[in-house]
Amino acid sequence: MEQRRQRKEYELMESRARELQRAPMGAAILCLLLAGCLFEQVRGDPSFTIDYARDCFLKDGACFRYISGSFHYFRVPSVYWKDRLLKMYMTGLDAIQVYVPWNFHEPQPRMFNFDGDRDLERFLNLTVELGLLVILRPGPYICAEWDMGGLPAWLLNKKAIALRTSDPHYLNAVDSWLSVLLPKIKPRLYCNGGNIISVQVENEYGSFHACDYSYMRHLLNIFRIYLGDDVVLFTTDGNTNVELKCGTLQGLFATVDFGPVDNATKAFELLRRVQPRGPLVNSEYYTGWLDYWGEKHASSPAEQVSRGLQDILNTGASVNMYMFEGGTNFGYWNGADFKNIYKPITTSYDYDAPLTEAGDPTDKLLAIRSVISKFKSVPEGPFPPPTPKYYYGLVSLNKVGALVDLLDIFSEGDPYGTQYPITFEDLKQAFGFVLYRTRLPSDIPFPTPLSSQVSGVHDRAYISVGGRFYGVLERDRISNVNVTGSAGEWLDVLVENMGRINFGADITDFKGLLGNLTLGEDILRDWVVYSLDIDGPIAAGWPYVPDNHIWMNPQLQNRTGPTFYSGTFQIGAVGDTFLKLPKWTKGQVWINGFNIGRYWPARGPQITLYVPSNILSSSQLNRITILELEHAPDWSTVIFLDRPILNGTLSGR
Ligand code: 6GJ
Repeated sequence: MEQRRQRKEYELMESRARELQRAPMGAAILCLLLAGCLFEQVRGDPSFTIDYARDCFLKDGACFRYISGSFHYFRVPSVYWKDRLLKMYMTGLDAIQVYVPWNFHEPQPRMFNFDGDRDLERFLNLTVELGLLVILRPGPYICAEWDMGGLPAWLLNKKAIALRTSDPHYLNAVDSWLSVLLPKIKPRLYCNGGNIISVQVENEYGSFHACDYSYMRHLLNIFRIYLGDDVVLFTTDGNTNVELKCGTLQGLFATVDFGPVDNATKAFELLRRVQPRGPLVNSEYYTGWLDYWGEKHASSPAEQVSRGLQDILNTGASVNMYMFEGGTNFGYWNGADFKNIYKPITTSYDYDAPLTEAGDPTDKLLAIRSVISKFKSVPEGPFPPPTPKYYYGLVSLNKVGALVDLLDIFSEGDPYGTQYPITFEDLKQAFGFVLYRTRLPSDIPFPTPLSSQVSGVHDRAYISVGGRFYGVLERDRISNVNVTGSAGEWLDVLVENMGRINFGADITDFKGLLGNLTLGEDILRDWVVYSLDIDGPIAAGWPYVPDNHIWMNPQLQNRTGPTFYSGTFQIGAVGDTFLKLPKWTKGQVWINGFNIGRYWPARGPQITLYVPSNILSSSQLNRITILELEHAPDWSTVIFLDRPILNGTLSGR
């Protein structure tokens, strides 16, 4: 970095010297004075600022346009960060743009996690090592198809909280988080010798109904207090007047986002209405799009994306491609959208991006690299190859037990007794599953509807009576299931949090049974509620059963509904692979204790799950554990392929 800056300084001095040789005496004195100032400026502190007269960014005093790509460190195992960043550098990018998800780093109030795959500073160090500049987007709200747009679920412990406003309960939590995050950022700012050239405040605030300028002014003030006055602070908003009206603020440089199907000229004209001078910037040029469970896999043609990029670069604007690599929503981290109905995002965040979910270059990347090479030199040398992908073949699993028979494993202490249902947030549980249990109040000899109120289940409820599975209640889709049973039998309602809404007015997305359930005409009462920690025991090695495990109690053999399966497999060499679960329905998968995410081949379009090499072992048996929520195939086997399937057939199931 220092060498690059010195080279820059000398180049500038040489150009000044050439000017002096040509200038008459009178001007020569002026040039000498100017050169002296420039030398002083150039030799002085590094700077990244905005020149409103020349409508450009100034990097160390010279006009600079960046070509950037979005990368989410929180969706890629840290062992692969350098590999992806190197591929982005070799594509010819100057910079990467990165969000910081608040909930990823503060899972509980005042408990912070910056370790391992959450080691933000290690990630930023790699960007320095690779000579990439950074455009940081610390939110506090980030959207990003991430749970609650990056806001921690524990904010909802205050039921009436008004997220993304100047609500004191919300701002106190924001200030506390930023007091930890921003001091880590300040020394990394370009003006302080680092590589962070600009910092975004909030995210598309103009798309949010509140339009609370006090909130945005509060954020601007906080960012300035911690980061100082010498960093470019900016906003990003959609390309409409309404969005640019509520999302922009004096003191924050305005940028816009739009994709290949939008008209760049019109989008920038709209931007100019709120930002008459300064460089034009598209902060999110969409290279693909996200996938929802149950909807067709999204894709954008490489030719269309690269042509649109060229149009933008021809205007002289700076641009960030969203996404350059998407990655994976491991665990429960996916978000959701609400467009008339609740729409959870898939586990894969491949985004049809230039780098695949597994980090492999695509034709789209090559097309983009070709366009960039028309505007600047791209690094020479061989392009880093795809990482090895392995076909490990079939693996058999054994049934371990029904979830309702394993509550002693997954639920500490006594269940919570309550007359009417309570939420995940009431239990202070953010993710995963909660079991609601009550006894049938009378004999139900004939199929009788068990019903939820409208949007009363957030998000899916798996219904069993006496260990017999009867079906699913699903948010905005299925509101009743017929059951039968005898008085006193347990009615078990396992509720799955499928991801909190990350965009729009509905992001205050409580989870669990938000209202009463009725059986026939009767409201069900007197519940016991189990908060479940499934990840903890599995990360610690559960199930400890040997592979030839048989059921201890034959009566339990016939349980249906949410059930655990487990198996082991040996591999000769470790590499990336893709897990396919033929004829399984929906559930969660762990491999060697790592939660690789949700599967739902019965609904699609995602059919395989990406399994990164770093969670596998060639020296020990690997263990796969599955929680199948509905129906497993008779032969409980899965298969590891050497390629992904993200565009499978869709089914309403
Ligand atoms: C951006 O707005 C957002 O800033 N965006 C999307 N918005 C679509 C809203 C759907 C109702 S889709 C992909 C990106 C990211 O969410 C980004 O964080």
